[in-house]
Formats: sequence, structure tokens, C-alpha cells
Amino acid sequence: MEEQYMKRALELAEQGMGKTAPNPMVGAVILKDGRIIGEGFHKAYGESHAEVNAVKNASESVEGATLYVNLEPCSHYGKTPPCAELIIQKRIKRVVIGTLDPNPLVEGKGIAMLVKAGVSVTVGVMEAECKKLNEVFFYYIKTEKPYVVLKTAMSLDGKIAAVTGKSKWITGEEAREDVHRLRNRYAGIMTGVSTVIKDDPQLTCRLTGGKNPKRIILDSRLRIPLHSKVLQDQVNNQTILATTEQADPEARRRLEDAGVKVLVLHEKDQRVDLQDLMVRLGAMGIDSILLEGGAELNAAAVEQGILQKYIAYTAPMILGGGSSRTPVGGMGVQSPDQAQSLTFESVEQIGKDMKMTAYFKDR
Ligand code: AOF
Ligand code: ZN
Repeated sequence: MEEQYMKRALELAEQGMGKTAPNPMVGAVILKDGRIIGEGFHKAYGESHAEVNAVKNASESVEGATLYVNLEPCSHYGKTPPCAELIIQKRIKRVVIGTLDPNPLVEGKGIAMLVKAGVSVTVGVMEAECKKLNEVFFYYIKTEKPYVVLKTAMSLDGKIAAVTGKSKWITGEEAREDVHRLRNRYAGIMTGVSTVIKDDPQLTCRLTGGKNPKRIILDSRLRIPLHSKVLQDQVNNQTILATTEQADPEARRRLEDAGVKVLVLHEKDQRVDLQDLMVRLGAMGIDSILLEGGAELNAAAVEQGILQKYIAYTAPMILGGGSSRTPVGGMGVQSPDQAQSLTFESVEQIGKDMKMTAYFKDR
């Protein structure tokens, strides 16, 4: 029974996907005499919290009711007043919580406030699901760096392009649409300048009602052509170029004059130091990034340890070719016991393709 209402809270929370960042997705359900009398979720960053919306939407008095919420109610004055205070004020009798809020401003203080006021509190219902829904928030609030998801698309024999370099299309329409769901979900999308020069992509989210990710282009020498699509349709400065001191100052000035945000970063092996970049992007409020890079950028991301999750789409076709590109290039390791190891989370079929999701080990 408890799980049924927590599941509903999670469903509501998910409706805020792509809009709450860097805040978590939160949903709340109010139950009285065995009936749901109110529901709500955190709709967008800066707007009212899930509990506030659920109370506002309640069809009758919430006094004596039970509230189900996937994250500990907050105890701090942020953009909104504390939810724990509202719960106490409205005389809600019991609160069922999925998981603690790791935000240092909250971290158990919400629960302490409730318990002190005599509200009965249960914690840990569907905890694993609640943590997973907000895995980005949990990572970002602790590290202040974006949660980075590597996405690749390959043939069953592990190639990302034919010998000619042609890659349109390996995965089917459904898998490609799924990628747009990822672009809606994560705050930023990152790729290298060679991909921009070769494919001239838009790097937008083409889902109706979806949100465009901020575009982050790695370009250590500022080689990006001014007519690239990613520089043409900039809304609110959405393209960020990550470069180094080696870049031509004149090229930098031209780009900045065109309204592009240019970040000058430390160098690592003659390229942008990705850890430095993560610190800078985190400070800009970017909590998550989808990496859609080529083989060399993907290799650098693995080597520099910025990745948390890997989503690999695999198409039922064989491309062959000893020199055809694979998802991760670089120098590789000398022996399988030196490999970067991951843990599989799931495999699902999307149209004709398979989607494999794996997590990198905690570092
Ligand atoms: C809740 N319910 O629905 C959400 C919570 O700046 P504010 O006021 O929006 O506070 C943001 C913080 O509040 C966020 O970092 C997280 O700790 C918590 N989010 N808490 O009780 C909600 N979205
Ligand atoms: Zn709150």
C-alpha cells in the first residue's frame, strides 16, 4: 500500500523532468481516509515545491492526513519557505518519505523538524527508486560538478561508422527519438569541434514541449566556423565554447562579439582539461551533461574520470572494416585487467535496437 502511493509520487515528480534543474524532481500525494485528496509536483526551478502544490490542490482539509513524498521535505528558506513548516502548520499527521535530501541545508533537518512537532515520519519507502530518479541531483549537490552521461550508437560489431566515416543512420528512428528524451533530461550536451566541422549538428531537443540543452563545444584552438548551426540559432547564449590559452585571441574576440560564451581552461595533453571544465560548468549551475562525442573525446572523458553513466545504443547490423571507428579511441589499455569497469543497470529494446545502460564505479 505504502509503495503504491510512493510510486504515484514518483510518477508526479517525473513530470518535472528537464525543468527543475539544478533542483530535484519531487512529487507529493496526500491521503486521507484511504483516498487521495491532493497531488502536486515541483514544476520548474524557482517555483513552489511539490508539498506546497499538493496542499494547494487538496480537495478538502489536509488536517490528520498522510503525505507521501519521494524526497525529505525541506527545512530551509530558499526560493520558497520550508515545506516541513507548512506540513506542521496544516496539521498533517504522518509523512512517508522516499529518501533523505542530501542538500547540506536540509540533510535530516526537515525530518527533525517534523518529529519535534509530533508528526509521525517513515523514511525509506522505495528508497532505491527515489535515489535513482534524482541521481543527477544527488551527485551534483555533493560534488558541485555535472553528472556526465556518455551516449554512443554502434553496430552489433562495435563500429560507430562505416569505413568511409558515414554514420547516417546506424540506429533506427525510435532509438534516435530516445536520444532526444536524453537531451530534454540533461542540462547540457557536449561534443568536440571536429564533430561540429564534420556534421554541422544542431544539438537541440526535437521533442514537442522539450527543452534544449546548453551546448558545450570543446575547441582547444577555436577552429569552429562562424557559420556553424550551433552558433547561428543561439537563444540566451546557449552555446559555450571550451578552449585553452593556445587559441587565437583574434578568433576568441570574434566569437565573443557574436555573443558566444568562451571559457578558457587549463590544458591537459594539449587539449581542454575536462576536470577543470566540469568545475567551471558546475559553478554555472549546469548539473548534468550528455556527452555525444567522437572516439577521441570519449576516450579523454574516460581517462580523465568525468563519466558517471554510459548509455549505448546497439543496432542489429554489421559494418565491419578493420579501420572503422569504434565508440572510444585513445591509447587504450595494455591488458583487460586495466580496463575501466562498469556495472550494467539495464538492457531494453527500443524499436529494432538495444539500449544498454551501465554505471561507472564510484571514484
Ligand atoms: C522539497 N520539495 O519539491 C523540492 C525540494 O531554492 P528552493 O527553495 O527551491 O530550494 C531548493 C532546494 O530544496 C533543493 O536544493 C532541494 O534541497 C530542495 N528541493 N524540497 O521539500 C520539493 N524541489
Ligand atoms: Zn520544500
